[in-house]
Amino acid sequence: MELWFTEYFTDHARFSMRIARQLYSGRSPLQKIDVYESLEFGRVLVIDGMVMLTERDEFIYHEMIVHVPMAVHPNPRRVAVVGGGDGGTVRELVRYHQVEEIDLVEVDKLVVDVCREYLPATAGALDDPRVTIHYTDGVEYMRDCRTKYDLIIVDSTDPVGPGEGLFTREFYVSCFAALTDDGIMVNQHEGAFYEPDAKACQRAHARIAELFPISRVYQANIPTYASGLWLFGFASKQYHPVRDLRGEEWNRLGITTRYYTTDLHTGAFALPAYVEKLLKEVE
Ligand code: AG3
Repeated sequence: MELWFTEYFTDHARFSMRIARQLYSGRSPLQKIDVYESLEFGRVLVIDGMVMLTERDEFIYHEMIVHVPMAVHPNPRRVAVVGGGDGGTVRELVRYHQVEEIDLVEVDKLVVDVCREYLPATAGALDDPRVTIHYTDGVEYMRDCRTKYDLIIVDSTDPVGPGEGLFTREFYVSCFAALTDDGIMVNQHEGAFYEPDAKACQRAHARIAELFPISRVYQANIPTYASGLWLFGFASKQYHPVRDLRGEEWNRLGITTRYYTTDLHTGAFALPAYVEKLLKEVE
């Protein structure tokens, strides 16, 4: 018998991958978590029926959500990651020696526990001594936050269920306040092709662009996410994501990557016309 996992992108479009076996299935008070062994993409983490990562293409997402802001900020020492319980974002961050403290704010401890067991290639980095895990809601954490961060990375699920709060104006206001005077916030920004994603993307962009002096969107090609074209938001108090890119300095760090390059960095901010139009409509 053939087993297939299917994610519905809309009611009329879906994406399937062939599964060798299911490794885990469980439910926390917040969401349903599944891990599959797939034939094409390696292990797959699924939350509430949506692909969070696959072993095969997670490097693209995690390199792009981390190295883009890290190649712009001149001295990022304190970083908060909101969501990201799989550890992939933290794995890329711990490669920087200048990062002194990483606060990972994950609402669902079960995500971390399951990833530690089944996805060690991402979750292994959570044991780095610079990492503190806070099992609490990101909206509340940022509202009560006394620390000032150089960089906040919002590595959320989609804006349905527990991830919803991480797309609200209230949350972005708290992040703005929790950033230093030259801080940067980067968030996973949904896609722009299918209507539900495009609506979420527009809503997030409208709220962020209203608050931050600099708010730009960049893209990456992530094969297992809806349409393959996925977006990230770069919101900043001072630094421009392209004009302030410290390309030579970043290359001197000698960090090896499989997707990110400093040339691609600049190109990633050039968006297809339909995406630009969608964003301009709400600016
Ligand atoms: N965060 C989820 C991105 C959104 C994916 N959406 C979807 N497949 N419908 C990724 C977590 C990786 N750290």
